Amino acid sequence: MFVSTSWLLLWGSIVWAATAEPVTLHIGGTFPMESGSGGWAGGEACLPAVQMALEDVNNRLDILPGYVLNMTNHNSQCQPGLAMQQLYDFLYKPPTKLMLLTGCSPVTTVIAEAAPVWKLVVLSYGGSSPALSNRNRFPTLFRTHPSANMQNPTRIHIMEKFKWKRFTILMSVEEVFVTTAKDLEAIARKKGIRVDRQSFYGDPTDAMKTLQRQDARIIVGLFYVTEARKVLCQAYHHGLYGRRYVWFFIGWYADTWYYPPPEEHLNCTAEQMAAAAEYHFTTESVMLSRDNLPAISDMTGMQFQERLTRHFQKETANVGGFPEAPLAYDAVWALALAFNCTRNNLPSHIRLENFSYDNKIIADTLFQCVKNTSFRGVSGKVMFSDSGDRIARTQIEQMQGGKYKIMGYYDTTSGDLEWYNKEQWLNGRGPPPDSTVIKKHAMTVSNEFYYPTIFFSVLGILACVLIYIFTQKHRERLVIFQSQPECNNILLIGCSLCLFSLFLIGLPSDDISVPESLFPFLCHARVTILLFGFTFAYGSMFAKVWIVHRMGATENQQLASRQKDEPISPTKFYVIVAALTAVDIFVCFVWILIDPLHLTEQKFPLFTPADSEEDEMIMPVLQQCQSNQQEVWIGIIMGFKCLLLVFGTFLSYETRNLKLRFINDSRFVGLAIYNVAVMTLVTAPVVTLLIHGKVDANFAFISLTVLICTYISVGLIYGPKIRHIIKVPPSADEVQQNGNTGPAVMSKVDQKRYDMLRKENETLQKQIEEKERKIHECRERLEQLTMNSETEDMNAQLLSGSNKQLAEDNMTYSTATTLTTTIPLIDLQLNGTHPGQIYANDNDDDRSSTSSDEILL
Ligand code: ABU
Repeated sequence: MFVSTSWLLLWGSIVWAATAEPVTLHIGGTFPMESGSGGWAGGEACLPAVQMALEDVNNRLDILPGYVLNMTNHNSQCQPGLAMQQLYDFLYKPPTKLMLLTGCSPVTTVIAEAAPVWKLVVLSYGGSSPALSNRNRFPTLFRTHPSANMQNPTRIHIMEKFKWKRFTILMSVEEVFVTTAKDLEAIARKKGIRVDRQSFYGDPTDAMKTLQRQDARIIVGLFYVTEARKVLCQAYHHGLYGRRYVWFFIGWYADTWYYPPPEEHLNCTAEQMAAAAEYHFTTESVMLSRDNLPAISDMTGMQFQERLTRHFQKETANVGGFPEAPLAYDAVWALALAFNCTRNNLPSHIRLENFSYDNKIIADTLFQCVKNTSFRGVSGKVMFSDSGDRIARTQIEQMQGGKYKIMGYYDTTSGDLEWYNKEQWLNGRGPPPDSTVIKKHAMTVSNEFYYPTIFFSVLGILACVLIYIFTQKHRERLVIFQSQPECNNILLIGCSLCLFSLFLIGLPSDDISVPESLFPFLCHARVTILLFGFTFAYGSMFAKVWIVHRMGATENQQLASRQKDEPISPTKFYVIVAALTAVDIFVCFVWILIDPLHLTEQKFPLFTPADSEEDEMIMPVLQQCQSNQQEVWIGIIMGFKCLLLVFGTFLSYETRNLKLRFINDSRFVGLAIYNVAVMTLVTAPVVTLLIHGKVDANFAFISLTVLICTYISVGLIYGPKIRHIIKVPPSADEVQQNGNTGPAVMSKVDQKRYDMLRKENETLQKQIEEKERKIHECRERLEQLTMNSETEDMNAQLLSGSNKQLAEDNMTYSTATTLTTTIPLIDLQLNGTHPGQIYANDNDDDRSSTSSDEILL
């Protein structure tokens, strides 16, 4: 009984509603029908969609029974100023509007900001601006259009997918794009992606030039379609399209948006625009439900689209707002359901149709009803977040051959990217780099320099080894024995180290690269090996001249002449070399400990390789070993070495005429020191000051210096010895050893003095002979006198006279003997040779022989 009564009542009310005059509920709507001065011309498709929805709602008996919805609409042209005027029309021209529908962000912004004053709820079907999500600024705004921010995570996801670490935003100065760009930047920054931003108002030409200057490659464009065409045309003219560039545009432009309409007077043909548009990507929220389930209107998304398409005579791809039409259709359903809800929720004495612009109760009820709206629309599930936004998936498309192809979908909520791997790139290569690829080119030592140097270094080291073996084999020969072979071995080690250091100094070379992790070792190895090599080689020579000088400077002539003939302990040389090495060790140790060498890169201007098709530039990089206080350390080491070189040169000069029997090669050592000093003192400033940064020249200079110094030093020290050993048989050495002889090659001065003394010697010899003859005569006479023995007196007288003469002659003999002994000593002092060399005593054969060794030196 109760059930049948209820049915009767419901049916009765429906019949009443159908037969009674329906109450009209008025709404106001703004539609951007064309975008004369830019903006979104979405009204073209959205107005028919809204009208379709009003018709459908009005035909439904279960929604708003007894009411019809009526809309007053204006063409806002997406211009906020015009929209304000239209708002006043809505407000001040009857009938009272219950709600306002808006499209296009700038228009929605001004209307939604003002509407609360008149207690009006605004529902936007086409406002994408993220700024519209601000509840404080737009307290009564809801929208079926998703916020433009929804696409930003999608864009970033694509950037990451293609490994782009840098992109540029080019945007028109409109709030909708500025706020979108800010959000995009913030997300990118969090992901470590660098973003540059360029904005323009109206004419993008200057901004495009800046993009070109900045070498922008991945560009996200945020602007309305009119500006998009200008940008594309400029991109064509500035060459910012093609293989090296990827453009991201907004996805809600019409499919053929890039064709230039004649009224826009673009300086580009359709072909040029198409060429520039090829392979760009678009992102846009999904606005049409692909579900097969019917929406609240009993239509599926596809069915809605087909029905709407029938409204248009032309290709829907070119109809403005066609993609957003489902949003507009669902917006009407949302407001109808909200009216229905409000009607049911209002106190019985308040009717919906009695709404006035100061009726808070109806306004609040309506606001709550819209807020709680939830239904299946043709655009998908329709419900609003607290900020009044719609949540939706994003669709990514790419233009391929003038047609948009779906690349995938991105779900902002879950962060899932569904990608079909259908993307294409010009020339079939992969995604282009996000900027010019700058390839570092380490400035290495050319093979033409490195390998010849290595050849001569190896040769030198081999020579050192062979010389060592050779001298060891002939170590008994005087020429080796008396040349301080231990000291000379240190020279060989030092030279080998210096030569070996050239291997390291030339690295990295064209063929041999050095991993960056090994560079600190390489740096330290280079410095220390060359340093110790120099100290060993130069130190051993320095030790010789030092000792020769010390002995030459002894004031005690007796001691001096004895020392010159005595063997010298190798320890003396070791001590000097060890002292010099200790200084090196100390300096190196402190250097490495407190200010170690590390790899630094000096960068040189970029250049494009001539034969490269790739988008790359070369940056020459000079890899250097550097420590923070490099100059100080170099100064300390160079200063010490320079002092040593200068002092060594001075000692060599001082001792040029001094010879020790057991440093038989001091003169050649002196010459080697001159050579090393000159070469080093010339090369050091050239390398450090003049050719710094020129890898090959630097290496060539250092190598030549090291090679010349080592080859000449080894040649001077060992050349004559080897020659002597080969030419002179060991028996000649024996003679010399026994006879203790051996004049060296004398200087002219020595020769002169030698000749003078020899003459003096001869004179004295003659005098001695004369005196001996006289003594002989005296003796004979004495004997005669004795035999005669005439008188004792006479005898005594004669004897007394003879004794006097004899004493006189004895004195003369003594003087001559002393001279005979002294001359060779003087000679030794002058020539550094053994006294025996100038003995005129024919009986002493050994002493008269001249050693070949001594001739050699
Ligand atoms: N999808 C059209 C959005 C237009 C606008 O926000 O102004």
